[in-house]
Amino acid sequence: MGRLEGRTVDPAALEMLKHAEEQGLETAWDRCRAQEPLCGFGNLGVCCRICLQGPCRIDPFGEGATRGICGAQDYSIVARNLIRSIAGGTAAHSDHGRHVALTLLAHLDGHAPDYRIADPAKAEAVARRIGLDPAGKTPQEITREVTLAALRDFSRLEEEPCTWVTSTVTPGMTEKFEECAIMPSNINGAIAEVMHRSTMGVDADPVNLIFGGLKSALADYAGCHLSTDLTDILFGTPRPVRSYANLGVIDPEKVNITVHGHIPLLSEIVVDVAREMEDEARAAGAAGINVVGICCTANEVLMRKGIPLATNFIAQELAIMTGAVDAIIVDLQCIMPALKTLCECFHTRLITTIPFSKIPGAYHVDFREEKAKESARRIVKLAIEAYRERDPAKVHVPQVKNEVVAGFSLEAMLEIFASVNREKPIRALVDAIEEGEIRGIALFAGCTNTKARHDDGHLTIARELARNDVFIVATGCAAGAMAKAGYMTSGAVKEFAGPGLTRFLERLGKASGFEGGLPLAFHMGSCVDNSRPVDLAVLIAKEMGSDVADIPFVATAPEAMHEKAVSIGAWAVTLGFPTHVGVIPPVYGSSLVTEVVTKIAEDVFGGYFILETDPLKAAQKLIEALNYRNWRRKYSRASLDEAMVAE
Ligand code: BF8
Ligand code: SF4
Repeated sequence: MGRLEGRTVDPAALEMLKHAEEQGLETAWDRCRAQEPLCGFGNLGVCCRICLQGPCRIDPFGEGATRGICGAQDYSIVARNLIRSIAGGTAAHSDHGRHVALTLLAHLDGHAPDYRIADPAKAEAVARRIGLDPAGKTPQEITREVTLAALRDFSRLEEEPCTWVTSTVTPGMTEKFEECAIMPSNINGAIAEVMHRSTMGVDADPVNLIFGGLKSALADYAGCHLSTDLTDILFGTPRPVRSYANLGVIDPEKVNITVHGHIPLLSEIVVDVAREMEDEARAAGAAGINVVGICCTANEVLMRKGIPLATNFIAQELAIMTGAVDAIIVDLQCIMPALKTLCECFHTRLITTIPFSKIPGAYHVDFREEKAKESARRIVKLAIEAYRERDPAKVHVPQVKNEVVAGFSLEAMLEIFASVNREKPIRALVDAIEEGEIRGIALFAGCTNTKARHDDGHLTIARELARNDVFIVATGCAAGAMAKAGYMTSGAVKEFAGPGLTRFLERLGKASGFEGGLPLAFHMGSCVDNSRPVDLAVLIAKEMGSDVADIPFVATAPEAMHEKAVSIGAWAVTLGFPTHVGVIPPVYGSSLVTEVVTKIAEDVFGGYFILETDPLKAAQKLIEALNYRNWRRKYSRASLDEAMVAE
């Protein structure tokens, strides 16, 4: 395998990596080499710099220091670092959700006229779920109540549980979280508690620390879930939509605007405004305006508006290197500061939009909800201006793109399931599991990362699981990998699915009249939308009369990168999912912490981490986890039947 082939399996990315080398342009992969060898202490999690006496580091071979200056041992240091990552992820996801809530409130108060309540039915459904009575109320009143309830989950001072946890999991799971004292009462408090207990001289007990981290992880879950709910209310609950993915969606004939980041508050409006400003683009000599997405913003606008997805996280620079991106608009999270230097090599405008997320040298358009369209117009104008400066000699767009069908909110999935079981749509899936037609379900989530071959983990594991009749759902950059590779098409079912999965998908596709057939992998949205597969799992668990910890449902993040992936992984385990991570988090510096997250967690929560860097071995372990759960379920049912016969 060539050096560049070792970096990615995405043909478009590979072509651009070759182009980058020819042009002398630097990428994250080059900077990664410059970092090698990565610090061993940091990699193992045994470096502590939480007080000014340090940094202290523990010698993993036992030859040097075995304790920090204060006496902290490896397990305390590793656990503290780990839960601080969880708190970082929690802050990111939940602040995202809070931002959406505040925009909704501003709109309801008449200060954000460019928005609307796109999905009053969702507002009503969420109201009912969280115990509010929507009867006789207007959509505005219902949305206000729901939004205020969401904001209370950030700030409640009483020791009552977060509404977005208790209202979305099974009673058994709520009970477990209360019992383990990890039920958060407010999101901000859970983050503060982690930061406090992991400061110098507070909690040194690794298990206690980890439980504190899990409380923050559940707060992260609440933040993700309320974010999905409120975004659906504001912009609509996704329904199946067709589009394209990979760098070939960049159209050299048009003004190309790339939306990148996470919160769709601005990007949704940019999409609308771009449609209104087509004439201005034509006046500048372009064939029109083409909006494409990167990272989770891409997922949000793909799910709701069918906007094409250009690429996922680690390849973000490659989009700029096509020389045909006129503006890249970023909000927050997963945005490489390196974009600035790269944009300087082209005519591309890098535009930051959030007051607390700036990059030196970038344009900054202060995005305000009250003047959303105005901000969006300024941005589109900047892009059109930039287009006039584009150098055609620098344009190099790989002709690689694949069809994608996305937009599978849980609501959309249930509509499809209803075509075979109108009274209880979820039975369609449960029956297929119980009859052994499908082996179970796998959620593919998380990032791409220079430590792994780009997209390879996602695609290799997906092929293996599909061959073994596992129903696949995906979010985040995992979904991006599958979309780019053409796995979100019915053609991929023919190519990769085992006989049971093929039968299941074809039967459902036929019954629901799904145009073009159902895809191999179901795109459920951005990373905050990992709440959607959880809702699916909880629904299955309830139908099977059990908890998530008992059903054949696994999660995998083969190329995890961000702290958000750590927090999602932590709550996935807490909710009961066997959760594979393909990039080893910094826990190996403590055998105790490693043991807790990979083994002991299962005894308490049913979920546990599978740490495995080899995609094929990981696939095998995920299949074993599904097999075990199926066997256990059958075995316990058999013993129940026996007991009844004996009676
Ligand atoms: O929230 S998957 S690289 S883009 S962190 Fe970032 Fe990871 Fe992509 Fe979305 Ni999620
Ligand atoms: Fe060193 Fe302890 Fe300070 Fe950490 S808290 S830097 S281990 S003295």
